[in-house]
Amino acid sequence: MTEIHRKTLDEVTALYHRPLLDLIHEASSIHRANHDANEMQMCTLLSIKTGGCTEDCGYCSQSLHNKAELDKEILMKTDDVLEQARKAKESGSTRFCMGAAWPRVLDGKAFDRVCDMVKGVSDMGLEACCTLGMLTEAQAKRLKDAGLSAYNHNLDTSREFYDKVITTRSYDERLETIENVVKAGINVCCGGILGLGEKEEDRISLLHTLSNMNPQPESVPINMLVPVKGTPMEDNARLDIFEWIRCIAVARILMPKTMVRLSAGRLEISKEAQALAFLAGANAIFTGEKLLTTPNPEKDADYGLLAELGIKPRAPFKEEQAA
Ligand code: SAM
Ligand code: DTB
Ligand code: SF4
Repeated sequence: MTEIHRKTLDEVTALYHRPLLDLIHEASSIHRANHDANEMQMCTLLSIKTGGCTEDCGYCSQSLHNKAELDKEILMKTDDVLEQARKAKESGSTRFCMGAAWPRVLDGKAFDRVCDMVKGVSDMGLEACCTLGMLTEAQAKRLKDAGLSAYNHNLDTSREFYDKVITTRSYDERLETIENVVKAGINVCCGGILGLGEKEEDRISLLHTLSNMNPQPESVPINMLVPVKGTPMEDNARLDIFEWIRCIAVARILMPKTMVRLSAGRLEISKEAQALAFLAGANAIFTGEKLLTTPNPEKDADYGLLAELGIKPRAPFKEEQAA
């Protein structure tokens, strides 16, 4: 196992600028020392409440501030969610992530129902994950008691670039929710989006912030922007694929034990580039034809790719069982 050395911003900057093949080589060695390199965590996402969100996140199809075409949906029924979770389990997923287009969690019937969903999913033997917006410590504790394994709450980009992307909430509010999740003893899933129009120094700053969290996130989702029509980012230039690989390699080097999760944007990424990302340390993907509101590769394509590479799906709760 690799010891974690926290790095300064200057050190992360120097690391980021190393030759790409050196980075991939080092990331790959660190990955192999800490994980089974021929194993992939398969996860399924479900949007349990879609659209109508009051936050103004510039990339998001679900924001009321944007004009994306979207079928809004009220909070799903618990049984329907559990039916989807069963299907996800049958198709090989071991983590089930429920997303709601809420700016924050409010106590009441809707939250009670989400707690029931979490209990049902975790009783099925799946790792239950939620992403519901901002959260108090008491709400995090209720989710923990219901059996929640992880809470997804992204920083999205650097502190410096943040207000070019979102103005209705602050970086510090995001960090506060993450703190509440940690206090409740829930694993943190926290990452960002590449291709928002940020500069290289913003990607470096985000990786620096994530790797200096205490504890380091259990999971870091790396989203590639899915440009959604009707959002201010619909015409964003596509990020160079080697920049994406570079970020994955740096994430793996800085956070040896973390699950590095390839999230949005895989549909537009070649299988060769994904294989390079796996070599550089990515070890979790979302499967199923839909993310929350945007398309994802078909299940057969993903399982086909893993089979070609000789990669096996990872068992649920592997860390707990090893401890
Ligand atoms: N409302 C909650 C929140 O913002 O925390 C949870 C749902 S939100 C859709 C989950 C994450 O998906 C966002 O934090 C963002 O990183 C990612 N995301 C949303 N739209 C995206 C897009 N078009 N492309 C890439 N990532 C996106
Ligand atoms: C994360 O970082 N990526 C996932 C998950 N956490 C919830 C969501 C990606 C959403 C992509 C856009 C959409 O489908 O609406
Ligand atoms: Fe709302 Fe989350 Fe979309 Fe932001 S990313 S608009 S908070 S659903």
